[in-house]
Amino acid sequence: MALERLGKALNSALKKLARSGTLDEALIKEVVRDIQRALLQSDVNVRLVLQLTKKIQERALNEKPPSGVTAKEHVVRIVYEELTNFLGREAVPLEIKERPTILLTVGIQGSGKTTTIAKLARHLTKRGYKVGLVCTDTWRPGAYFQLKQLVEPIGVEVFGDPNEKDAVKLAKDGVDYFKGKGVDVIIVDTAGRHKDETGLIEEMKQISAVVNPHEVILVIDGTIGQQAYHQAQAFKEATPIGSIIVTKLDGSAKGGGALSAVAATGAPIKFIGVGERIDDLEPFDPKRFVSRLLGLGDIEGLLEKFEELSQETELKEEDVEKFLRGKFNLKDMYAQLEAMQKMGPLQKVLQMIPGLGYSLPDDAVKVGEEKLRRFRVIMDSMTEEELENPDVINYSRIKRIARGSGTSAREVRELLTQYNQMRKMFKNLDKRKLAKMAKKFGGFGGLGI
Ligand SMILES: Nc1nc2c(ncn2[C@@H]2O[C@H](COP(=O)(O)OP(=O)(O)OP(=O)(O)O)[C@@H](O)[C@H]2O)c(=O)[nH]1
Ligand SMILES: [Mg+2]
Repeated sequence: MALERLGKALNSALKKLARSGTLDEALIKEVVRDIQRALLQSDVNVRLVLQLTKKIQERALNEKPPSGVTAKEHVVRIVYEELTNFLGREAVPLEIKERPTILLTVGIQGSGKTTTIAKLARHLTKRGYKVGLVCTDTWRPGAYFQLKQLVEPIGVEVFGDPNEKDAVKLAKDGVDYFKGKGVDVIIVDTAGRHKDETGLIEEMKQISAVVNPHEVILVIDGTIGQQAYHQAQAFKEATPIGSIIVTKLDGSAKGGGALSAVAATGAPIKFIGVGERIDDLEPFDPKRFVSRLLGLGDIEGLLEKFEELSQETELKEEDVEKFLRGKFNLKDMYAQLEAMQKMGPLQKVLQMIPGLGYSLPDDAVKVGEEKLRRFRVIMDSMTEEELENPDVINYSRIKRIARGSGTSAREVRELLTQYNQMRKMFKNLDKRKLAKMAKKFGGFGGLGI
């Protein structure tokens, strides 16, 4: 989860609103102060924080809620809207219009370029594009092999030559090579020998001149916080075809500062990096991001993920429906757990469901891969009847299943508890209703208002 700490702080500010009896000026001011503190702790620029919170306070005190919306809901909505505007308002997706579309990535040393390129390749191949990667990093000896190793499992080809010393020549040869191969997208990785933006922009210009990119992507390390402003600003001034990816937003205390600083330059943030794995890249959509950050749930993100998954594993629409509605037996859970492992950690998936957010007890969502494997072993020792209708599993059956699977009665009961918890959690979710609600408000489930 990106900006987890900031999200928790903002969520608890809004929860204060939900818990208190009447909404008055003092309460609004207190909530605004909490929001201020949360943003400052995430290294958001002081001036930007003051501007933002002043606007929130003014609107919350002066605007009348439209009919059908409570005053509290209205304040939540204002916070949601203003934070969304703060981060750029609209999503600017990466577009692949021409074949091949050439993308050039730049960024200072260690910002996450090479990892991000592998993630981008994954993102694009999942959507049916054929991708070729060009390594022009002549600086670090291992660079070519690093990229190759990252994308080997997803079957993406890397052009490079660890013995060649001329980065510009490599860029040109690589692009020509993939043009000949008829790929849809060519992504060029560059060396990260720069520590500041001056050298970086110089190199970008040199390589741009030979590869003629459709888009230059600046990769910024999110852990540098509001300092990201200078990089983004210099980059924006240097190229009209630039977009930005902010990485390492998982676990960084300063991520909010980096994101807001980049947004303040007006340069479009297209993706964010939220982990080291190849799937840890998310298209950046301010609306969706803020609703998830506030713990309001992200039903659209979840549905999109299901959609992606169903393309990959041919998961049927009715399975997804069944899963969301909680009408599933142990056999379904078995299939869904497998599917969820492919989607990424369960925690991430569950956080996108409105109504769960942070309010869920940790141990209900933290199902490690190890545990999932054990669950499967246990299920293999169950009869068809037990898998179809887990309610028949009584004490003596538990003992038999534990014996058969080489586990303990406690572990079998743990599986059943997990099953019952999941069934209960998903039972109340009505896909259509939630999608409608999410559209209207960004989903208020997590707050209980
Ligand atoms: N936690 C986390 N780590 C990341 C993320 N993106 C990249 N990293 C890590 O950051 C480190 C540097 O990543 P690279 O992709 O090698 O960075 P680079 O910009 O290509 O580095 P140079 O080519 O040496 O300039 C690696 O350890 C990555 O695993 C992210 O989104 N989250
Ligand atoms: Mg690199």
